[in-house]
Amino acid sequence: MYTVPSNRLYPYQWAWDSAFLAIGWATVNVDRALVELESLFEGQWEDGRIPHILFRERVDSYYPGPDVWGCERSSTITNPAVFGLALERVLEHAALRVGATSVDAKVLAEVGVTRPQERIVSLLRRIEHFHGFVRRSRDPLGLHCVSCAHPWESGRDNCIAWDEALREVDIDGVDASGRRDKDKVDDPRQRPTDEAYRGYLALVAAIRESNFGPGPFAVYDPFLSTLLALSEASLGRIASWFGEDAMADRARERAEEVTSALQQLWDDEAEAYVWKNARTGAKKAQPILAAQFPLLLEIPRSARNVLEERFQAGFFGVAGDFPTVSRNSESFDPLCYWRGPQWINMTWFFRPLYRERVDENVLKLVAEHGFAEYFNPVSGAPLGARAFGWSAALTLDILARTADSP
Ligand code: 9WN
Repeated sequence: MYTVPSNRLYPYQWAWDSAFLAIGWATVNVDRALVELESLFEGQWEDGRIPHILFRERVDSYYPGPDVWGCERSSTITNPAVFGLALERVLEHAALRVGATSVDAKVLAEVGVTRPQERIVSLLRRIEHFHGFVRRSRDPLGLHCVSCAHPWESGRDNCIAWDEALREVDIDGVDASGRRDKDKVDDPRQRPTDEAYRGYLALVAAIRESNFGPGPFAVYDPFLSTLLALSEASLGRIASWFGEDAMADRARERAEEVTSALQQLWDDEAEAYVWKNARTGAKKAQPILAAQFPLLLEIPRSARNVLEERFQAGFFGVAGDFPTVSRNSESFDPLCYWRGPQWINMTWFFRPLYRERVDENVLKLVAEHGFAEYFNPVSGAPLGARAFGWSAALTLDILARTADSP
């Protein structure tokens, strides 16, 4: 059993979507939440990779499908490391439900989870295996940070941080006319350009030709690195709740390693965490919400102060409050996908820091405009798919936590 992000636009199982969807499921049925994660991990490759799409039932309404990827069962790239973090949030819902302060197999059994110890340990092993893949295959310079081998891998497809590296990809003769997405939204300007799609498809072909190695695109990403650190830390905590002490130690060490390694991406002049192209060495600060993510980790006070100020100056104060691109940037586009619009998942991540602002913002957006895929951050207008999975799932998470006020 699994959940698709959107019947119309995304009719397969997507990896990081399933992580968010599991959190939503946990507000009503913790067992079902675990099934969501288990079904995703059924698609794990031997090398530990969690493919970003699992082609479970073949449909023609999504492009690119299995033929283009060169793999029957799944896509060949991965997605952000959010699975440890998602599992921890799922388990917290079990504790909330029974009023417990910590989680163990007994608490899970009380909320109706079958074979809790065995299932959680099996998920933990799979998550650790996945983290191993990311560390081995997405760190070409050995920085202990995470790079991205395809814009889709980051989940933030046409984010401005990829523009330069994507321009280096040869798109001569690549045809994007097979696209099925543009006429499924109100206005094609809400989706990436054909030129960007030609880049995405050229990379898919290159990855296929390199026998599913990383291919010719490798950009270190502070956002992906932050999420790996968070996911390792979650893995460490859960492992110790379930008596897997050696795994807990390993995960904690790795969480610390990524967190301190992330400082290599800090640029004093730009006063920002930067995107680093592993092939050319070029580093660039980006005026985007993703650049604010290291705030979720233990970072030096000076960096924290700068990022907090940047939130006030560039991100807060628009209707949506958490646009994906700073409203002060020339690149800010309130309509186009990951180039300005607000996304519920990106906003939700900041709940530990800005709880009231996040809750108010998300609840108002969905009450007024429904569970859209993304929103115009100036007007709040819904964009992209309607009835989008993680917008609903993370709203449920916020509502359940608000009701119990943790
Ligand atoms: C490509 C499923 C996915 C999300 C991504 C989002 C979008 C796919 C697409 O939809 O990407 O993976 O076809 O546009 O950008 O974050 O996981 O919801």
